Amino acid sequence: MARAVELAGRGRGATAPNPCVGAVLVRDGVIVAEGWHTRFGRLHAERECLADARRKGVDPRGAAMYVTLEPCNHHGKTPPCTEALIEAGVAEVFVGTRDPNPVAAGGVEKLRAHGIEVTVGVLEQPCRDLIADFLLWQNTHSCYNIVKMAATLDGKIAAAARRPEPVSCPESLARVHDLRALAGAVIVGGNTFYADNPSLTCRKKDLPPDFVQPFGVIVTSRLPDDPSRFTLLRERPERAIFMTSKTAAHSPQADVLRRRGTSVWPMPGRAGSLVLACGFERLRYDCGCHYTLCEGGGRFALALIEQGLADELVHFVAPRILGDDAAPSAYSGRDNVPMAEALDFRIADFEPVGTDIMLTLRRR
Ligand code: AOF
Ligand code: ZN
Repeated sequence: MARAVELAGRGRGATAPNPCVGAVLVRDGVIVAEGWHTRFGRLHAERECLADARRKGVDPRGAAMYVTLEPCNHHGKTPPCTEALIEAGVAEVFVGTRDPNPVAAGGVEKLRAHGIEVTVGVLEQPCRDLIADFLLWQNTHSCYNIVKMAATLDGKIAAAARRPEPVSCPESLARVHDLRALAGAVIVGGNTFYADNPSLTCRKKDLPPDFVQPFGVIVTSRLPDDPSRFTLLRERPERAIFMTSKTAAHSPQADVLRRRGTSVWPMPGRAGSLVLACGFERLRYDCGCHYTLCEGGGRFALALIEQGLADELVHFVAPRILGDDAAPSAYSGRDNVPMAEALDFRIADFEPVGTDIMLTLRRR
């Protein structure tokens, strides 16, 4: 199942808003075929795996399939995977987690009714983590927000002088561009935008020629007086969006931005504590963003976490110490908090990347 989880991850992003799913066929304890859902609308993982078996001349009869998600039991873009497994003569199926989609669920019962032995809940937590995005899309109108952070051992994200210098190693920076390639929008708070003047583009190597750069979104109650001073607003104004206070959205600065093609969206709440949920719904429905990458800074990241909008935290730890109290911290904005009110996460994954460690965290 661990291999199926790994394979499923290859489809992440491309399968949205459907889940990424992986499957392997096992005979006598050895993996003999593999498959994963590669793209929205294409064959499901189970059928890809059976096709791989055919290509390799492997007979699936009597073999076991490990699949990260319950095989579908409905006629959607493809016929039910349950039928494919029954026809292929697979003897046993190990399922990572049940399908939360009521239209497609019921595969487990269908397979059992045909004499196939089914075990549910194998590596369930990693299999549920794989489809955390799908679970969100099934239950809300929001996009799936990945909060990215890169900090020193003492939790600092920049020097006090705030020059835009990288905290993490080049390999980690490359990972950030992988995430930007996945995201329909890259979002920063006002402090980061005004201090760093970021372009918010994906500069990954070997991007496909039809690659569309993500929207650049700035969350701030202060709109710029001179938009042409900022790279994003100068180079691709029509791909920039401000989520701002209602007052700022009706200001002369907002009119200037709109005339240049930039969107200015009013958000409920007060300056410094904008309520962002409706902004993320708009990003999904007006802009077609399934994923966003929220890149800080510390106050913006904490606001997202406190509003329940940080679906996944990707936190790079660089083995360096700044040791400067004046330097900005990875998550900031709370005062006098007792330890009992710390925001708790669980480490869903960790991986050495270059000289850093990349942590994937989810709320408990
Ligand atoms: C996938 N890939 O590998 C599996 C899925 O729209 P359809 O017809 O492709 O069906 C999508 C549903 O099928 C999806 O919501 C999920 O419930 C189920 N299983 N989907 O896209 C897969 N196994
Ligand atoms: Zn299916």
